[in-house]
Amino acid sequence: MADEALVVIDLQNDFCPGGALAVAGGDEIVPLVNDLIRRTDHVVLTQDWHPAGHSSFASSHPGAQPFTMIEMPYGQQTLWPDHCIQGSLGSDFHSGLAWTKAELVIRKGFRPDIDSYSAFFENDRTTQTGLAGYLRERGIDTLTLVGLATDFCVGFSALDAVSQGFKTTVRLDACRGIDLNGSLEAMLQRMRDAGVTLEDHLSD
Ligand code: VGL
Ligand code: ZN
Repeated sequence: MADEALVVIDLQNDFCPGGALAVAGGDEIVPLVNDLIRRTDHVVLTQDWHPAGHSSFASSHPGAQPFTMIEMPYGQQTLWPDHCIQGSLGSDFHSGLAWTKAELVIRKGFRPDIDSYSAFFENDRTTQTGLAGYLRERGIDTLTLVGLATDFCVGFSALDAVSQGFKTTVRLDACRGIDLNGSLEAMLQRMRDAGVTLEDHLSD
């Protein structure tokens, strides 16, 4: 249908086993995501795309460790290992991903001073990526989200998608999470509360 799109979040080498910010089982979802790509008319990808020295990297803050929090001008920010540096192998899509059909690739996290989990808004919650406008202009009002990681980029994208008026489903069987201090269960609850449809087709 012309009004639906599949949004594949950050299915990149650095989020897969062997990558700089590996999500357990991140590569396992590739066959299912490819299946969904084949069955969906309109496909959008996101690509985490950081300049070297990005402010979300622990290495940019002397003495700071990855997976701790710091206060940024826009609020609390988790610090990560260096990952998805623009043009690096780690920033490439997983080599098994059938990405060629994608009509749009939204890159995010390219501003040195702001991280961006969501495909719609950066972590300052005000800077827009342009995705909502693109989808509206295309007449797309229904989204299915898949990819990495459930509790960060997929979750924040889904929350923003709902707040931007899109009918939003997350296919949990085509996502994997990082789960930092209970972040996975917390995000699942936030998504349910916000009206995101959570589907798990594992038993199909
Ligand atoms: C992500 C942490 C940092 C994600 C991206 O794709 O979920 N997580 N950058
Ligand atoms: Zn990132």
